[in-house]
Amino acid sequence: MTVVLKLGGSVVTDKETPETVDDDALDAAVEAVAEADLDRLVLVHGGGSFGHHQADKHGVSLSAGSRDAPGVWAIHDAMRRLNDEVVARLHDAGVPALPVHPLSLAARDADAALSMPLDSTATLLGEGFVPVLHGDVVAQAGAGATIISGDEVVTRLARGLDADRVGLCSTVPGVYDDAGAVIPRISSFAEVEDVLGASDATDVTGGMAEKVRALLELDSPAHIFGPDDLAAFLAGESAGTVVDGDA
Ligand code: IP8
Repeated sequence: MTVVLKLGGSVVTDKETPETVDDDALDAAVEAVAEADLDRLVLVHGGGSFGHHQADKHGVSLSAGSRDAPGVWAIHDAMRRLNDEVVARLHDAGVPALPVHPLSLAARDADAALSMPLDSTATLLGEGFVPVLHGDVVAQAGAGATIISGDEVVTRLARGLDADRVGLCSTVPGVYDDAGAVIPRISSFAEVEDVLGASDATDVTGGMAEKVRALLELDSPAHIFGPDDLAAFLAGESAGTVVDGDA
C-alpha cells in the first residue's frame, strides 16, 4: 500500500511569523506518522511561513519566474531548512525519513509542463525509507525558476508511484459546503462548483478549488482533512472530505 501524505505549510509552521515552525503541530503530526503502520509512505510538506515569505520577497510565483540566483536560492534554502527540521523530528521519532528536493529533480518546459523523475523516490521507498519532499523552486524553460507547490508534488507522486491513497492534511477539517459543514465526498467538480467558485484564474496559489480539481483527476482517492484526523487517515480510515473522481 503506497500512501502519499502532504502536511500543509499552514499546519506545520506559524504562518504569521516568518520562518517559524509550529512546534506542537509538527510534533503531533510526526507522532501520528511514527505510530502509523505503513510499508510505503511518502511525505510532502508545504511552504508555510518559510517558502511563501521568501517567494513574496523575491517576486517568484507559480507563473512569475526569476533569474536572480541568490533570490531563487533563498526560497529553496528556506524550504530546505524547513525540510531539515521535518526530517530531523521524524528521525527523533524513529521514522526512516530522507529528503528529496524537487529543485534538483524537476523542470518545466516553456508551457509549464512538469517533468519530475521519481527514480530516487521510488528506490528510497523500496528500500524502506520515507522520502520527504516539499514545495520548491524549479527551473522553467524561458522563465528562469518558478514555484512548484507541494500540491503539484503530491499529484506527480500519486501518479508516478501509483499511490493507493493520497492525503492532504490542512488547517481545515475538509471542504466546507455553504452552511459550513464538511462535505463527505466529492466525485465531480460540478457538485461543488457553486461552493468553491468556477474560476481557476483567481486560484493560482493553490486554493481549495484548484486542490479539488487536481485531486479529481487522480486514479487514487484523496482525502482532505484537518490535523485531528491525521491518525485516522494513516490508519486507513475515511477522513474529512474524500475526493474521488472515479467513484
Ligand atoms: O505551500 C509552496 O508550497 P505550498 C512552496 O504547498 C514555496 O504551496 C517555495 C513557496
